[in-house]
Formats: sequence, C-alpha cells, structure tokens
Amino acid sequence: MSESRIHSSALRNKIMSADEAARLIHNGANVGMSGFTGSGYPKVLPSALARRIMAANAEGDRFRVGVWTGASTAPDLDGALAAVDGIEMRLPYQSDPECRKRINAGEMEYIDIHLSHVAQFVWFGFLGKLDVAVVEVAGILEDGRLVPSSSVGNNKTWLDQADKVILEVNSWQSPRLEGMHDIYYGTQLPPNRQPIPLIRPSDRIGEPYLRCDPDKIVAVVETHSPDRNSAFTPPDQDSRRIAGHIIEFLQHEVKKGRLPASLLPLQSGVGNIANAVMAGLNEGPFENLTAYTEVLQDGMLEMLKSGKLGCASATAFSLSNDALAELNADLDRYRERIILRPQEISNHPEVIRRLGVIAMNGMIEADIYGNVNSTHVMGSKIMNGIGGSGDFARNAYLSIFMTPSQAKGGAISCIVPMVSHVDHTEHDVQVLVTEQGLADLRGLSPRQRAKAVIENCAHPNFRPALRDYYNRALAQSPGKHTPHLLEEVFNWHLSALRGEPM
Ligand code: 0RQ
Repeated sequence: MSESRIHSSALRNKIMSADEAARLIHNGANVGMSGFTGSGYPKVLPSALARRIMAANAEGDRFRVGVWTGASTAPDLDGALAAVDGIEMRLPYQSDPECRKRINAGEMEYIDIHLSHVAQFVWFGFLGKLDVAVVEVAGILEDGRLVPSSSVGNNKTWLDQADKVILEVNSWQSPRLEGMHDIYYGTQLPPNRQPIPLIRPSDRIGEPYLRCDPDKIVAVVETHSPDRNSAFTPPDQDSRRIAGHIIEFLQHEVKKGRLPASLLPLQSGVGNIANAVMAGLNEGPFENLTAYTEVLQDGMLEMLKSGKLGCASATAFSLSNDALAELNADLDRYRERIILRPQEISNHPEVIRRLGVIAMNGMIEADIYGNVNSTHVMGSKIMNGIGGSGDFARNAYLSIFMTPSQAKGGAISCIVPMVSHVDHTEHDVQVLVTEQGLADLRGLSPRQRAKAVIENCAHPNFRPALRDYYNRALAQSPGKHTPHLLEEVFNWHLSALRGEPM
C-alpha cells in the first residue's frame, strides 16, 4: 500500500483505520456509498460498520443504517451489512442474495428506483437527509480533488449532499484511470435547469475529477482490494439465437432506412444475455458503432478492442478478471474511447432521447400485449430491481427486451397472459425477443400484438395454452380492445407456482 495516492497533506492527516472511521457513522444514519455493479464500492468500511453493528446488537442496542448506492455492489458491502441485519432501508438497486433474502422475508425495506432519479430525488429532499458519504476513489490530488474509481454512480451527489465524507483510497485501482471520467457540474434544480450540452456519446462536458469540501472529509482509509469482477458464462445456444434475431432485425431496419448503417448508440443491460448480444454484434456486420450505456461489460470491451465500437460512454465497468487485465494492459488507449459519467447523466432521459439510443434489456416475463416485468418473480418476490432499464426503455429510439422463452428448466413460460408485476408498460416496449424469435410491436394494436408475441416469442410448449387463453378472452372479455379474463390471469401464475400444466 502506498501513500503516494494521497497527495494532499491535509487529507493525509485524516488517515485512519476502517474501524475508527466506522465509529463516525451514527445509528440511523443514511449512508451514501459508492459502487455500481461490483465496481468502485468501498472495500473495508462496510465490513467495519458491520462489526460495529454486531457489537451494538450484542449489547442489546439495535443499530441500523440506510444504504444508498449507485446500483448493486458486492458481498463485502451488501452481503456484510445484510448479514448482521444492519440495513434499515436499501436503495436504489441490489442483486445480493443475502439482501434479496431479507427483503423478500419482509425484514429489510427496499425501494428500487429509476437510476436517473436517485441523484435528483436526493437534491429535491424526497428521500430524507444524506448523513454520510463513503466513497472509493483512485487517488487524491494535492488540491484535494478526487480521482474517481472504476464507477462514478451517484458519488458526485453523495459528496455534495452528505454532512460527513469518508474516503477509501484504493491503490488496487489503476492510477491510469485518471482522465477517463467526465463529471458534469452543470445540473441545476428546476426551475433553473439548463439543457445538458451532450450531443454525441464521445462528448466530454465536465471535468475528470470529483470535488469535495475538505472540511467535510472526516476520515481517509487506505485500501488495496479488487473489485468484484465476475466471469460471464460463455454465450449458450439460446443467447446466441437471441443475439442473432436482434442483429437480423437491426439489419432490416438499416435496409428500410430507419437506422443508419452504423446504427445509433447502443445501451446494453446487465447479465449474460446482454453480454452475448454484444459478442454477436462483435461478429456481426455493423462498423463504427457507439455506445451510450450504463455498464460496460466484457462484450463491449471486446468490441472496443476489435474496433467495431468507436467509443463507449457508461457510468461503471462490470468486467471479468480477464477483461480487466485486458483493459489495464492497454488503459492509455482505452481511456481515449471510454468515458465514465455520473449516473444522472449516463441515464438521463433528455440525453437518451436526443441521442436516439437503442436500448436492449433483460426481463423476467412479458405479456401478450407487451407489458414487461423486470423485477418480480411471481408478482411478489423481488429479484434485483428496475435499475436503469426504465430510464432507457421509456426514452430510447428503439426499446428492446429479451429473455429465454422459458425459465426453470421449461416449467415456466416467460410469455404470459398478464405480467404478475409491471415495470415497463406496453407503451415503452417496442420489440420483444426470445430464442424463438422477435416480435416487432411498433404500430400494432393490442390484439395484433398478442398474435405477434404468442407466435414469435412464446415457446412451442406454451403456445397452445396462450392461444387458447387469447381466443377465449377475445370471445368472453367485456372489452375487445385488450381482451382479458381477469379470473384466469392469476391462475396462470398460480399454476406455474404449483407446477401444474397451464
Ligand atoms: O434465477 O438463477 O435462480 O434460476 O431469474 O434470469 O435468465 O439468468 O437472466 O441474468 O439476464 O437476468 C430481468 C433479472 C434477468 C435482469 C433480469 C429467473 C431465472 C434466474 C435470472 P436462478 P436469467 P438475466 C441496466 C439494465 C433489471 C435491471 C436492468 C435484471 C434469474 O436483466 O435484473 O434491466 N433486470 N438493468 O431462473 C421465474 C420467470 C423467470 C425467472 C427468469 N419468468 N419466472 N423466474 N427467472 N425468468 C443495468 C443496471 O441497471 C445496473
């Protein structure tokens, strides 16, 4: 561990251990932590806080904090704090098994929020007071400005809004990240807001450093710990087919003159399927692509490497160890073509609409009319959260949702009569894709959409049941615009839960 990352002598004086820093957080505090999909989260403070909470619990004192982040983090943040029942309220996104378990058991409060909303909700005062910021940085300059880490997320807002700031300076992060970030300080509150001057994904409109009032910084903790970099599973047959359908569709759109030859900026969601689609595009016919997205996964790095992708704008990396090694080996070159921004800019509706982003996100299920459930299994159990999918889907040039047609080894159809929970309404969904095929819902009425979704996207094992449902709904439903048999839609899900034929 080297002191050379902390160039401000005033802040060097505030170096302390994680356990000492954790004592500066009070019971009931709202704590804004860095971290977005496993990158740039504080590595040691959360575990120290968990130890403090455990000690308080042993004394019979209940100690809980609110945990606000950019998005998902890692077992040593979410997992550690959830394991000691230390989280009162979690927002805006998580994907941690321990958190998920407690949330679904009703033991932890959770609100999943559009990721572009979080920063402004804090400025508006909608979420209460942010007491403490705990932010990982890659270094501190002599004048106190901060070199951001491998994610930006909501860090600018946490540093602005919190009363106290604890910094983790992680010397594991490459020092050559310096210069990759673009922190925009021009956002105002209504009614004084100005247009965000971002016209192309490659535009830099801010500065490479985070600012923080040094008087608010109460502790600096040095770390040398890796991000949570998980490997992606190699694309399987289903995800390759999904990628194939999307590429064929995009080619068709180019032919029709509805997309330029180099497409429009790509947004790709989290997970293996999204990663596989990027792998497909890397082998596909399109050149000179751009990305305006939220997370930069392996597939996009490969596309930057091959030259298919000219530049990528995101708020965080989400890389495997192999991809990270590739990034670090050539960081000076990648830094020219990768821009990490605050998530209120990477996910900003105004910018997404202006750029004409092609949004591609995963889902849990879609219904025959095009409503999409991204978050809840069987209507009540949260999986992760809406994340940025709504920011992109609502405002995209083209909004695509994808999933294998079946889940749980074929027991459950991901195409259902009516989604058990709705995140993206039929108005925000233009294209649905499964390994079976693609349904282009643009310009189709609900009845036309139902036919396209059943025939193109549903698994053949479930098509007869879905056709039967639709035909009976058409005959018996009091309204024929969006025919439904309300008494049956819940039974569809309940039968799946009981493992009965639908
Ligand atoms: O659970 O592993 O326990 O079996 O859901 O499903 O097929 O592995 O798909 O990893 O692409 O995730 C929607 C969750 C899809 C993700 C979701 C079960 C399935 C499995 C995962 P098991 P897959 P993926 C911007 C974009 C919201 C946030 C977002 C997501 C697990 O894409 O979180 O889009 N999206 N952000 O078995 C019961 C069904 C099911 C089902 C799947 N119909 N019924 N279980 N599963 N379908 C980026 C950010 O915001 C950071």
